[in-house]
Amino acid sequence: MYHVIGGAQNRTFRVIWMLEELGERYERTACHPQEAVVRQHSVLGKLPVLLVDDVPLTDSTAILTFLADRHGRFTALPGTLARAAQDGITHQVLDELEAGLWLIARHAFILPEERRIPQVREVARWELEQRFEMLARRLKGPYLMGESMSVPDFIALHCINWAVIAKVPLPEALGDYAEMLRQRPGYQRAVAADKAAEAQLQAV
Ligand SMILES: N[C@@H](CCC(=O)N[C@@H](CS)C(=O)NCC(=O)O)C(=O)O
Repeated sequence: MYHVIGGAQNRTFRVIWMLEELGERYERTACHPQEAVVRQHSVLGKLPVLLVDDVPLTDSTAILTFLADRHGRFTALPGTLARAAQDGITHQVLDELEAGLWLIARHAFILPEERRIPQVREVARWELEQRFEMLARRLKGPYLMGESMSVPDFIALHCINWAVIAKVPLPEALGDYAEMLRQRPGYQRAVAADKAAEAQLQAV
């Protein structure tokens, strides 16, 4: 059984969502970044961590890729051109979208207050609007890689949801794509699991 370490409303959601889609059993330790239980397994103290036979795996994209390869779903085979194209889109989403969203978050509530620059948030929103447009143009449909859902779709929807919270305007085509993914039963189970983790953290 897998063991996920990670609280609600962060990148842990990506891992929970894939495990729900795969129908794999897992247990979860809901916690905040930098808690002792996280630092025990991750030098950086960041979430998520996945324990596989007591071996800790870090980084949500690395974990999704591992799970997809191991279970032979949501990915093209390693060493194929299709996999190289899929990895290219994954990195586009991480470099072009996640990095900008993270920048907004840093200048909204992560950096010490005196280091936050509101203009950085404005410029990042402006850049992100164009980058989301570029992703929409790359969308082959119904999924980023065409007919099959794959690793970058998990990360892209997480970034789209994040963009909604960060008030980044999104192209219409991505709205339809996101809605289609949100209808998936696996996604809805992951949302329910995230709410339960949040309630657990608030009760502590
Ligand atoms: N690239 C890493 C980033 C992990 C990360 O920054 N996680 C956030 C939560 S979403 C965190 O733990 N932040 C706390 C910190 O930076 O101290 C991943 O995808 O897992």
